[in-house]
Amino acid sequence: MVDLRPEEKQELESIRCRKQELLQDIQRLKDEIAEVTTEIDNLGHTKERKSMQRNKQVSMGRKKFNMDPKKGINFFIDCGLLKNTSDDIAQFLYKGEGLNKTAIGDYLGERETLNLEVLQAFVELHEFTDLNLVQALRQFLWSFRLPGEAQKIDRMMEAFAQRYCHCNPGVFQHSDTCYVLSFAVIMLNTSLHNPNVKDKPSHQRFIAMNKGINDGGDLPEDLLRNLYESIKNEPFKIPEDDGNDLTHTFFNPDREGWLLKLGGRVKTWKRRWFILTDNCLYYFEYTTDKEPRGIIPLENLSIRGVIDSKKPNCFELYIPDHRDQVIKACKTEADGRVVEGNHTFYRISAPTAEEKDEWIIHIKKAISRDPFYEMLAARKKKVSALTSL
Ligand code: 4IP
Repeated sequence: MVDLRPEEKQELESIRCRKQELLQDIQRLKDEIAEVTTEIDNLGHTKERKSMQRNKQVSMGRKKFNMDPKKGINFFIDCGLLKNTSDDIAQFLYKGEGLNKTAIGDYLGERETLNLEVLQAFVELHEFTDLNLVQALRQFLWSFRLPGEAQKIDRMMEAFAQRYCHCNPGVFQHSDTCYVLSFAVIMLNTSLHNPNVKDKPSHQRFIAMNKGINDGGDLPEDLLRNLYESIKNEPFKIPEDDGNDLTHTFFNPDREGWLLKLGGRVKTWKRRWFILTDNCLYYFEYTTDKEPRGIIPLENLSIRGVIDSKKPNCFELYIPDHRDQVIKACKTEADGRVVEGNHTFYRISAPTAEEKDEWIIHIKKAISRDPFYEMLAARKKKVSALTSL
């Protein structure tokens, strides 16, 4: 060991102290780095966790929305994923990611104040400027699925017509004209493209059918011909969320139940599940079937109770004053083909006398009320009232 002088010893001691201090500093820094690293790691995890949680909520919200639109929207709002304003909800429905278009239609058709405001905001998100009526309808009818209920359709088509007229001033004298013509176009689409409609209207007939709807005046023939050609060349694309557009129709039936039905040409009795909705009587083999075996539109039919020698509690659907005329109806053959029915009357037997009476009451109600007809008739009346002012 070297003998150090006292100053040197002091110097050495101070170096040792300094070293100790530096080592402590290094350790402190290391600890801090470790702490920050852990914090950063945790931060990453929290972010990841948060985004995972958000995705989960979004997918749960979409499911809820598709089952019950109002509950779904409330869920999104409660989770902070959506602002509770009509504009934000409308944007959300307009984007429609993962949302069932039937559910969107249901939500937009509701009569509550918020829904009405959302419908307004939703329609305003559509840009119809310089589109002809068919192009605008294509866009509009693709963004959701029209609900089956007449009042809802009325509100939505009203909003559509107003928006169309706002984007294209001068095309129609009044938004009611646009409304009536929109329906005429939708019906034309069915007539031209539904294989069950045999009598296809010509463009002359379409023009004749729409005479006087522009505040008493006629719309330009060119305009009507263009709309006709456009529909003829390309039918409307209607969103079918689950590939089964009938499911929705059968959601809220007026009445349903098991009944026995007598065959058309071959008089065999079959037990069928009947659903009365939208002015039609549908029958299925099983309650769980998605496609009906037969559809009987009730328009122009009458109903009465009858006595049958083989079955109790019978009633009959028939065409008044046309005993031998075949009723317009369709059914699915065993090989899947949809064909016209062969019945001049439908004889049906209910399990009890009470049920028979109930069916007769409900069917009578359905027959006497054609909501679509009423809705259009009211609008046409309005147009002609405006004309006579
Ligand atoms: C059938 O008898 C069934 O009764 C059919 O009912 C009926 O069709 C047929 O009428 C009838 O021939 P079979 O099964 O003994 O052959 P479902 O379709 O409910 O099974 P409808 O038109 O009543 O549905 P016709 O008109 O096809 O003969």
